[in-house]
Amino acid sequence: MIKLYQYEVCPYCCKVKAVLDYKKIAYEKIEVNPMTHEELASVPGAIEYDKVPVLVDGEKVVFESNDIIRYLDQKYSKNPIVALDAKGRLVQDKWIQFVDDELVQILPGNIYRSLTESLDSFKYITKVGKFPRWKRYYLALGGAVAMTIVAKKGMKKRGITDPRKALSDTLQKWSQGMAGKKFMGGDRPDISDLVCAGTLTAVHEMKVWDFIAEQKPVADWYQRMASLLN
Ligand SMILES: N[C@@H](CCC(=O)N[C@@H](CS)C(=O)NCC(=O)O)C(=O)O
Repeated sequence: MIKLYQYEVCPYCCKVKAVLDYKKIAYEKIEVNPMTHEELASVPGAIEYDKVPVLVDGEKVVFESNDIIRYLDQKYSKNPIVALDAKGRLVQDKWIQFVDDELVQILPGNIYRSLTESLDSFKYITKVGKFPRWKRYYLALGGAVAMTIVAKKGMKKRGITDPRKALSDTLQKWSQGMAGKKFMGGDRPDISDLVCAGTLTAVHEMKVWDFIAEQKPVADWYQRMASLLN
C-alpha cells in the first residue's frame, strides 16, 4: 500500500491527501516526528530532503507535493485531474501557483494572528501531531509565542496590516477565477481545486475557519469539494 509520510496539519501534505481521497487511492499515513524525522530514516533520500510530504509507492519515492500529485494522477487513472491539453495545463498551473504563492503564505498570519489564536492553533497542532504528551503544553506555549512573532514579521514583509482582509481578498480571487462555475475545473474538480481545498483543510479545525466559512461563494465551493473527499 502507498505510504504517505506527513504532518497532519501541513498544508502541502493536506493537498496530497485531498488527491489520494478524491482518486480513491488507499494509503497509509505515517505521522513524522517533527523534531527527529526518525520515521523517514528507512526511506531513501528522505532524511537528506528533510521535508514532508514524502510518498512511497512500492520502490518509488516521490518528494514535493505538486510532483507527488502529478505522479499520482499519471499512475492512477481513476478521476483524472490534470488537463490533457497544454493550454488547459497552463491555466491549472497558474492556479496551483496562486495557492502555493498566495494562499499558503497568508495562512500563518491568520492562524497565529494573536497570542490567543496562536495558542489555540498550537494546542490543535500538538494534539494531532507526533509530540510526546508531556511536552505538548510547553511546545504549544513556546511555539505560539515564536510563531506569533514570525507570522507578524511575515505579514509586514508582504505589506499586510489586516491578515483576515488579506485572506478574504485571496479567497475572492479564487471565486472570481471560478466565474460562476461549480469548480475551477468546470463541472468536475481539477488539480487546482484539489490543491486549493486540500490547503484549506489544513486549517479546518482552527479558529480562522469560522471566518473562512463566512466567505461566500468559496465556502459553498469548499463544501462541494469536501463531499467528494470522503
Ligand atoms: N515545496 C514543498 C514544501 C514542503 C514543506 O515545506 N514542508 C514543511 C512542513 S509544512 C516541512 O517539512 N518543513 C521541514 C520540517 O518541518 O522539518 C512541497 O510542496 O512539498
